[in-house]
Amino acid sequence: MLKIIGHHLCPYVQRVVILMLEKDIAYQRIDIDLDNKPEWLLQYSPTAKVPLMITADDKVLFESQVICEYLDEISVGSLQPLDSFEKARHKAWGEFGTQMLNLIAKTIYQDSDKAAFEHSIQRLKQQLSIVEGEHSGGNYFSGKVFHLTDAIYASLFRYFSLLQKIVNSQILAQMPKLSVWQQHLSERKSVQAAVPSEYETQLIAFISNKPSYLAQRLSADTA
Ligand SMILES: N[C@@H](CCC(=O)N[C@@H](CS)C(=O)NCC(=O)O)C(=O)O
Repeated sequence: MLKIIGHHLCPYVQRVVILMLEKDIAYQRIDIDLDNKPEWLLQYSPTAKVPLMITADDKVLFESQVICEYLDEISVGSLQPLDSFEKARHKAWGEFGTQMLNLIAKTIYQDSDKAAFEHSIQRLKQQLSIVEGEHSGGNYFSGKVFHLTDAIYASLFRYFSLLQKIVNSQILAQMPKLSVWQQHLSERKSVQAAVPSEYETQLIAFISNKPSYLAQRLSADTA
């Protein structure tokens, strides 16, 4: 069976899992400890990152977007627009979402004081307001149909409930289209099933031992 090597909280793993659930692709998920990586990981992937896909006949792919596009291509139907320009436009906005994941990572791992953290949140809001201008206003990015781009943003939006507790305001305030989108994504079965039921508690535990302002705040709030 197709194997996905992952991590229980990784947003890049989530987009692959969401796609497989949406497309009914059978898979076995093996979550690893990224602080204590198995030695075989580097034999399979030059980046030693998750997700990693290993097929039944031992073919290997790394990079979440590449895995998603491959799985989308070999299975029935498509989670990408059929029109070439629309497909490319979706990929561009998906990449924009991925860059926002890098901002979230910065708050988790790097921003060591309040000012740096707040600056990252400000940049995040600015970038989200650009997406607000591009969004269709429907349930999903381009209307009624769920695409791979929606899976990318679903894994980004998942961080917001935690961040909002720290900044004490709604990340998507004054972004009505994104607020509706976030709500629809959070209700989608594939999106819910891509993470453990204890996701938020586990995310807090994961962040709490990192050297960041966010970690200090979370530790103080849960003490
Ligand atoms: N560009 C990669 C990013 C994957 C990635 O950064 N995964 C993180 C976990 S969320 C990881 O494996 N980190 C381990 C490390 O950097 O050593 C992708 O899209 O697959």
